[in-house]
Amino acid sequence: MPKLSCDQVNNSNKINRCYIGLGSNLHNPLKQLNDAKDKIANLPDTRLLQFSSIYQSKALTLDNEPQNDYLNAVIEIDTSLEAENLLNVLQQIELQQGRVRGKRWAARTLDLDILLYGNQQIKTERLIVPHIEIENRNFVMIPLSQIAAGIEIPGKGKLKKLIESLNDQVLDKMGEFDGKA
Ligand code: A4P
Ligand code: MG
Repeated sequence: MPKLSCDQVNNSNKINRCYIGLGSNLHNPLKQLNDAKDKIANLPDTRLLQFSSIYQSKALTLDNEPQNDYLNAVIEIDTSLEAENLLNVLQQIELQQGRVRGKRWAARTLDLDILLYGNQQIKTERLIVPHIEIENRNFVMIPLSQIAAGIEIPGKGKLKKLIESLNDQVLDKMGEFDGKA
C-alpha cells in the first residue's frame, strides 16, 4: 500500500496504545491477516508493538446462515492518529483487501475493529470504543489476553476478570503471523 503522508491524516501529538481486532473468513484468511498486519505496521505515526497468535472459530452469524470458519487475531500498536482517523485508515485497508460491505456480520475478506484506544471511551456516530461486543467474544478476548493480560477495559473492568465469564465458544489456535513485530 502506498504510505499515506502525514498531511493526509490528522494527528494528535499524543500517543495512544491501541488494540486492533482482525478477522477474515473469505479468500485465504491467513494471507488476509498477514497482509493487514504489514499494512498496519506501515501506517503513518504508528508503531506495531505486538501481535497475538491466529485463532480459528465458527462464524457467529445473525440468521444461522452457514459461513466459513473465521481466523481472528489481535495486534497492539502505539499511534498518534486520532481515533476517527485510525478508523479511516483501517477502513481503507479493508477496501484494499477486497472488503465488500454487505449486510451486517456477512462473510468478509477482512474486518478491522478498534477494540481499545488508549483508556478512552468513545461514542460517536461512526465509532464505539471499547468495541461494543468486546467482552462477549472468545475470539477477541483470548488473543487480547495473550498480548495484554494485565489491562483494564475502560467501563467494563479487568480483562482477567472478564475472561472468567466468557462463554464456551470453541477457539483453536491455528498458527502464527509471519515475521516479527
Ligand atoms: N464502528 C463502530 N465502532 C467501531 C469500532 N470500534 N471499530 C462502525 C470499527 N468499526 C466500528 O462495521 C460497521 C460500522 O461499525 C463501521 O462503518 C464503523 O463506523 P462493518 O465492519 O462495516 O460491519 P460489521 O463488521 O458487519 O458489523 P459489526 O457490528 O462491526 O460486526 P463485528 O462486531 O465486527 O462482527 N464470527 C467469528 N468467529 N469471528 C469474527 O471475527 N465477526 C463478525 C462481525 C461476526 N461473526 C464473527 C466475526
Ligand atoms: Mg467490523
